Amino acid sequence: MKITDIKVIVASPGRNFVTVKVYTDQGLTGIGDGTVNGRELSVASYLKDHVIPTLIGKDALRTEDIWQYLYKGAYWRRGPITMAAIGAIDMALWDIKAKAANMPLYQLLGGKSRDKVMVYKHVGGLDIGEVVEGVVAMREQGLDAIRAQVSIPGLPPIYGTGPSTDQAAGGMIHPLPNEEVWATHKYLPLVPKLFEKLRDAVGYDVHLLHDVHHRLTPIEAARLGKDLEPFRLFWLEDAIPAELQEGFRIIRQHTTQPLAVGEVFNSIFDTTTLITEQLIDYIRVTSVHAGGVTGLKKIFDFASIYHVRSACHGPMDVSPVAMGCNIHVDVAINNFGIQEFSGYTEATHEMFPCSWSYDRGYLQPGEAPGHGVEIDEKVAEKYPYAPAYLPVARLEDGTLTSW
Ligand code: GCO
Ligand code: MG
Repeated sequence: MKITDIKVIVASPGRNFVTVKVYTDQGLTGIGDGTVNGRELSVASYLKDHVIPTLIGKDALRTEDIWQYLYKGAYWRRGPITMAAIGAIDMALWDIKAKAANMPLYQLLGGKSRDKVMVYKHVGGLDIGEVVEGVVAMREQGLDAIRAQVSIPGLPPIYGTGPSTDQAAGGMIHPLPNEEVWATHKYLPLVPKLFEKLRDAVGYDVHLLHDVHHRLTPIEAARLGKDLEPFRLFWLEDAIPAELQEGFRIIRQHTTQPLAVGEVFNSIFDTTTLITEQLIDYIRVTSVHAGGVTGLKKIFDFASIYHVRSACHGPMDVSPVAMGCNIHVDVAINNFGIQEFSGYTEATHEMFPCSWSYDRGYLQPGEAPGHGVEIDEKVAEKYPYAPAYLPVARLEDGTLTSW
């Protein structure tokens, strides 16, 4: 089955998405997600200028060989743009392969290892009371796992804590990067208070999670982990900037708080110290940023040897196509942990009709052949690309900091 053409579609039904559509000489098509939030057009160019011309005429069913061809063949390995481009092509090829087999993708990955995929959603608020209310309401909607974030009193709301967190901080995305203010000494004592109140309100039956967004140093994260231990969080996410994997050794020495990291990782080599030394409990790579279904499977299979479980990144800027691929992998692997799910705008659902479905805290992959997600190109035309950036963060004295 030969690849005859590949199209790149960039559209913004609420958030910018980069989607590839692969055509074959047998009439089967497949789609893949190549979105890198805030850097979308670079992936589109990488695909159009450097990837697509090399794939025309190749056998669409050779997913592993094409993955290696794009990874090793580029000479310049890894990196978010390269791996998202590889990821987009890889998802589309798995889609085609599963359609050719007339099976849902999960069957080609080993079949179902579980009946449903547990998700967590986000609750944010300007103060502790607002977050508690939000978590209680979300619990009533059937969620068994909830991420809670709170603004720092006296500072403007920061990313992830505003009122629109169900849409993954939609209100914090601007045509140019917004500048936010961060103060660790005000944040550190606040978070344990939040989780104390949350446990009082919802008890211990529900999984509670917290995302630090890479804002602490290892010893600060160790302190926070210790202070949170009585409240038994499911995880503490991105406690420190993870480029220096060894930083997690310091956190691990001090606390039994489970740790999650990896949403900005794009290859297995970003994870080796963390996984082989068992410095983390959950690895947060996602199909779009880690080289598609092929890349994701390699990382999760490696993690399984070391008791590290999966936790695919799944905010609004991971398109429904990548979400579909994640769900097929989630349901098939043995070491599944949890799936993040922020939900999408109505326009996004209109643009990406899909067979996966969400119900009361759980996702199902659906039974359509392929990964089950299609693109309505007519709808895509209604929502042209619009520049949109994540914020940057500064300390109160103006120093640029991680967030
Ligand atoms: C999460 C995240 C996201 C990211 C965003 C970047 O845990 O879902 O931290 O909100 O910041 O996806 O593009
Ligand atoms: Mg995160």
